[in-house]
Amino acid sequence: GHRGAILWFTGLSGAGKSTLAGALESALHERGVHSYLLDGDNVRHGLCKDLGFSADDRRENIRRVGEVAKLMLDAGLIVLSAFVSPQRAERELVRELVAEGEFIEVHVATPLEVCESRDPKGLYQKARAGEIKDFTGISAPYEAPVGAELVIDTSEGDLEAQVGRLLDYLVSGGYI
Ligand code: GGZ
Repeated sequence: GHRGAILWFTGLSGAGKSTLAGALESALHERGVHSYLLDGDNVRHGLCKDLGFSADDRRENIRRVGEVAKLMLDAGLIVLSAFVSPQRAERELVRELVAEGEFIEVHVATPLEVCESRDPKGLYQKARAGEIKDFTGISAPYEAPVGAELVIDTSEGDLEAQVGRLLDYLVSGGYI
């Protein structure tokens, strides 16, 4: 069997959402499962290029991504979505767009200290210096999920094991 799903990765900047989603995408491809990865790199330069990082703009970003993810789900894809998506309510709105079991929330729960020490783009340093305002975890809130289907801390264990957990979830739930 094979049924569509939206895997919704949420977490701080630098938590490892895109890395995890990208590795899962490769693993799914190897298994012949059709998937699509939505993230800031392919959405914020196009569909959402008019949006910034105010609470309202983030809400609209997530609303649009949710609607696109739903369309891709209707096409039978496993949709991987990797956005900070810091507001619980906006994530719940996406969950409610689709049927029970079709929205799988993955909390990439890497601690802030680890994300900040990685600082791959130097954004935390800029946020601490006040050069970027409303930065999630520093000067803007992150509301952690309460009922996430999966919680993954990328500072523990290796990527292969983490991808293994995601694949196991998809296999045991009959998604792939
Ligand atoms: C958080 C920001 C900000 C602010 C720029 N706050 O590590 P990154 O760089 O690649 O991931 C972050 C990304 C967040 O975009 P999202 O579309 O995922 O955000 S949301 O879901 O909240 O709409 C970071 C970069 O953009 N970035 N400014 N102020 N992250």
